[in-house]
Amino acid sequence: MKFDDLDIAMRVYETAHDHCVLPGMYMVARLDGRNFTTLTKTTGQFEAPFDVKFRELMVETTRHLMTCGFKVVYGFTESDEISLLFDLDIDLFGRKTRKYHSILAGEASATFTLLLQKHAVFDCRICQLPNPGVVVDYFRWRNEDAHRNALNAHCYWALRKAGQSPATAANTISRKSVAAKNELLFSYGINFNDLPNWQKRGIGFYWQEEVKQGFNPKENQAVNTQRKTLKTDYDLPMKEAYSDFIRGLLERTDIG
Ligand SMILES: Nc1nc2c(ncn2[C@@H]2O[C@H](COP(=O)(O)OP(=O)(O)O)[C@@H](O)[C@H]2O)c(=O)[nH]1
Ligand SMILES: [Mg+2]
Repeated sequence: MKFDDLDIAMRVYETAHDHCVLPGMYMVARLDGRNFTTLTKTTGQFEAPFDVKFRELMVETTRHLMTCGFKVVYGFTESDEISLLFDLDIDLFGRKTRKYHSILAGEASATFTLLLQKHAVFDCRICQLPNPGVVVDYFRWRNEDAHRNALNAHCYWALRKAGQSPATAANTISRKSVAAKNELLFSYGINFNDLPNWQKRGIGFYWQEEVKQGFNPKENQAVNTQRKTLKTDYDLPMKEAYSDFIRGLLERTDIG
């Protein structure tokens, strides 16, 4: 067979089931660290349940994903996961999901690995969301997941640090209501309300217009230039205020 014919014949096997996200659908990528329960334990350098060094590795990885060539309008990270909302009109790679899955997982894994200096891997999935309301619900879901995780993780580690085995600690928490978990923490001297918001709500990333003052020596006068900077927000709102915040981002036209 001639090379050109072979090329055409073989490409079919590669692309026949290519999935492209339909125009008008919002795309959100969610990346999650592979086996990070083990990774965070075996490096021996991270405090449990929350560690600022680990947080900053996730922050730097998210910032890289938002600036590596995809038009991302909002990023969010909690625990070992990252969500990225793409511009509604993104057309990169013809919206082929396999390209987003593989490149974003690769970019995240490479960045985190270089930062940690240890082998680290992320998976990636694309959620296809039909309208702004579902996008708001998606991020509200992750925001509330951060809250629930923080409560459970603080309870679990309070019990572990008090001497309970992993199985006993997990079992003790599983039967408790939210109110009982708050009381349990209180009995160990932790007021859940006073814990930092980044632990309970996750961390957000979005573009902000910044006015920079410069000087034009030719005209001998001050000039203002506008530039976009990527803000890392460690103090996100929660509940309805967070939904409003996401709605506000979606209504802006100058982002990305
Ligand atoms: N020590 C520590 N571990 C963390 C921190 N953030 C996330 N992790 C770990 O990352 C895991 C993420 O959960 P999950 O994705 O379900 O676990 P995986 O399947 O092992 O990656 C948590 O269970 C924690 O063990 C942190 O700040 N400190
Ligand atoms: Mg994980």
